[in-house]
Amino acid sequence: MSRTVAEPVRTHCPYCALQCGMQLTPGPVPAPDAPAASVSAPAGREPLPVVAPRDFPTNAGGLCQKGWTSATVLGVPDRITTPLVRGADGELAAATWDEALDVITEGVRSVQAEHGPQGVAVFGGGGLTNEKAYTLGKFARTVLRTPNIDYNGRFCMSSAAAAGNRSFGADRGMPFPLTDLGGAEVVLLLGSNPAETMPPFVQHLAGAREHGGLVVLDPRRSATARLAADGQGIHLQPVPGTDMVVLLALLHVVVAEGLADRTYLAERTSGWDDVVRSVAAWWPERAETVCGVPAEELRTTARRLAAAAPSRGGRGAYVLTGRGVEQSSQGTATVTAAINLSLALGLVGREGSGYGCLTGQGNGQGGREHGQKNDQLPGYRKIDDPAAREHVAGVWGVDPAVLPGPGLPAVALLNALGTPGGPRALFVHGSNVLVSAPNADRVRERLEALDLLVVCDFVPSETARMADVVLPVTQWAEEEGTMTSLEGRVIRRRQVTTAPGEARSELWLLAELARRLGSEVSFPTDPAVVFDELARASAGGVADYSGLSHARLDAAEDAGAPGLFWPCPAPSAGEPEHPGTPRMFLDRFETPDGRARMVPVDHVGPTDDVRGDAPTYLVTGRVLQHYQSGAQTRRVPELDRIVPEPYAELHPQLGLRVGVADGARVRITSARGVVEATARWTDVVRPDTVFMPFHWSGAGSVNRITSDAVDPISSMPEFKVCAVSVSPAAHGERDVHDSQEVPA
Ligand SMILES: Nc1nc2c(c(=O)[nH]1)N[C@H]1C(S)=C(S)[C@@H](COP(=O)(O)OP(=O)(O)OC[C@H]3O[C@@H](n4cnc5c(=O)[nH]c(N)nc54)[C@H](O)[C@@H]3O)O[C@H]1N2
Ligand SMILES: Nc1nc2c(c(=O)[nH]1)N[C@H]1C(S)=C(S)[C@@H](COP(=O)(O)OP(=O)(O)OC[C@H]3O[C@@H](n4cnc5c(=O)[nH]c(N)nc54)[C@H](O)[C@@H]3O)O[C@H]1N2
Ligand code: SF4
Ligand SMILES: [Mo]
Repeated sequence: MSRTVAEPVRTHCPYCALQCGMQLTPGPVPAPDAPAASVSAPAGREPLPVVAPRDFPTNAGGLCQKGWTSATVLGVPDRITTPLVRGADGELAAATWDEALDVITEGVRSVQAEHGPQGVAVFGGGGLTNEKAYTLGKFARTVLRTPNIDYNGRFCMSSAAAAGNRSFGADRGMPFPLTDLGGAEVVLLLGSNPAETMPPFVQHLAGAREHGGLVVLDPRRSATARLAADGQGIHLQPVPGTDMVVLLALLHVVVAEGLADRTYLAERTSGWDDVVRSVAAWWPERAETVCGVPAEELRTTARRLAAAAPSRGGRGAYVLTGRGVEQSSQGTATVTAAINLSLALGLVGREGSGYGCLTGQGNGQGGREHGQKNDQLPGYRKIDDPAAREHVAGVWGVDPAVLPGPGLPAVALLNALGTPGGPRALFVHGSNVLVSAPNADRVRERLEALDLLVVCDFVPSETARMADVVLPVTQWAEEEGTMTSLEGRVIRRRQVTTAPGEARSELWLLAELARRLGSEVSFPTDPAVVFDELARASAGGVADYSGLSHARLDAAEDAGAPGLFWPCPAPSAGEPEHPGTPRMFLDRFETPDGRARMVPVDHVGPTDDVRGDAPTYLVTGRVLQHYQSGAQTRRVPELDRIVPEPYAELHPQLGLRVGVADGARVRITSARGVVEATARWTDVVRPDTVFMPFHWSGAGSVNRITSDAVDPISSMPEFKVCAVSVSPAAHGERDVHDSQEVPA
């Protein structure tokens, strides 16, 4: 697409699931009708699009620092602008697309010949547009015919998704528009720190804060927990990994004090009696001995929450979960406990109240609906359901029998790479696993054992640097597509500028690989056409997009409706268009009997719990300025300057006890390995806990020591809590490996 005048273009931020509305004014003006790939301007020298916030319901004109500086990543000096192939000398060198695709085609054929179709694996990402995520799943199943495709959403959303599917029969992170939160009297934030991870979200907490009803459950006094101070709410500061106990105790109080919504429970749920029995033993004083939250705080919280419930005449209450409670080996059970509490108070499927999970990645929601999950087909269908296989195979024009069954989930997939019987080739689209996967030194070993590693990216991420072939792809402002925000709102990503050098769209390169690998399945490359096919494939599924198209989304936006919510089925003949579904579950849940299922759960504790030789909890998370593995934000000088290196937060009492001064180098050791970082003394962490963000590679890359134990239901890894010992680094010297790959 080319424009001759620099008109502002409406699009959305490339980073998180809030998908803040922004307006970009194009920088370079390409020659009329020049195809993207033929515009070869050196990266880093073109004028970049100008970013301005725009009114959109989730951000209402605000952006965080990452959003403001997002255009910088379009022109970073080390942007990948040609395919790269590893030569006989072991170095990556520029190649033509033909050469790179030939190397891949030969490599895939040889692995398949020796190890069968499951020998080739695919790892996708929750940042991919719906069109790319759909095409990647279709490519894996119909061209590679491998069961082994999974994605980084396994690290991010899978426990909340599993719990939502089990209890409600559907998984839409927030089954209501975000703006609904504004009217609530109480918002319970469980292991979520939106003041840093989604700053414009905080404005929607104003109502709750005004009523003194912001409740934050976090072992750290995070930026969000601090908002709950000064009479605006309550900060519950549990022992890491004991959220389940807090939730069981809250429900215990609800039961014991007769605060449950019995009418709602009778009409809309099943399983209440079992759940009542399961919380009987968790009276607040007992809970306090495990979770460390004072019994009176537990009682006050339960009473505040119940008083805000509509059945008790309150103005409404929301229970929201984030990664702090989900990234645990009991994550699905903990979210289930949060759902049980919400159901007990009659909050779910009612306007003005609800339960939701705060999806993280830009397309974390859409990315989990269109078939890049190991057990899934588009429309949130199950890959082992014969009717789903029949329907999707029909759209793809293949025999259902050729579609593989479920493959390995992310952690198991990464751990199997290059092992006997495991995959020998891997395609990575939209993840930097070497930094972001748990137990990352093991991941490095597994990647090294592969015969072929293909990484598609626009920057040389740590994972891309290990690849045999790197394919340069377009990024956000250089492509058209759709994303689905944390509210389930399908929105348009729009092209504003052209990609540098030889960077191409993933839709194009997957189609080209399909052709070279001899596939007869059609792979459209126009995102609008891909969307239409995705919509047909989703028809009748839980996540039904069949009433949507790029044209309809554009027209709706022009008419003042920024995005439409799924499910949005295509109308039957003669019927009007479906308006989309901002609020789900108002009449019934998506379960066979229409009732929400309450499932009793109990506390188990972290897999790698503290003990004599590892007496301290390590918890991990994020800082405002950096995004995920840091591949993008470490390349933005304005952000990197503010938080340039890995650090560990230590309570001064812990620092004194182990002999690590503020600003000194600290060594943190787990059963997996050792990291070193700069110590920051602060009383926002508990004396029994250290906190590290995970945005860096090198000696301070915390995932080198995190646990890859997984939740038995969701297969989500236990990123948040493991046991460590803390000591001074051997020599006060900085480790050379700590230097970052930020361009000079
Ligand atoms: N700046 C920034 N914003 C982001 C991202 C980013 O990388 N950087 N990533 C995006 C993505 S993909 C995601 S998933 C979201 C994540 O958004 P959040 O869930 O808000 O982020 P985290 O910092 O991972 O975790 C939240 C909190 O969990 C707490 N926590 C740790 N252990 C425990 C525990 O045992 N119990 C409880 N209750 N809390 C615990 C941490 O102290 C932390 O404050 O953010 C999105 N937005
Ligand atoms: N210790 C610890 N570890 C964690 C977490 C934690 O809280 N603690 N959180 C986990 C969570 S919630 C998440 S979501 C993961 C995320 O971690 P990652 O999966 O590593 O996510 P990103 O860093 O966003 O990596 C995305 C990569 O893809 C590239 N990319 C972006 N868009 C596209 C695209 O459209 N196509 C292609 N081909 N490439 C693209 C980027 O340049 C970048 O290199 O980290 C997990 N790891
Ligand atoms: S909150 Fe998320 S979507 Fe909004 S500007 Fe920041 S990173 Fe972008
Ligand atoms: Mo995430």
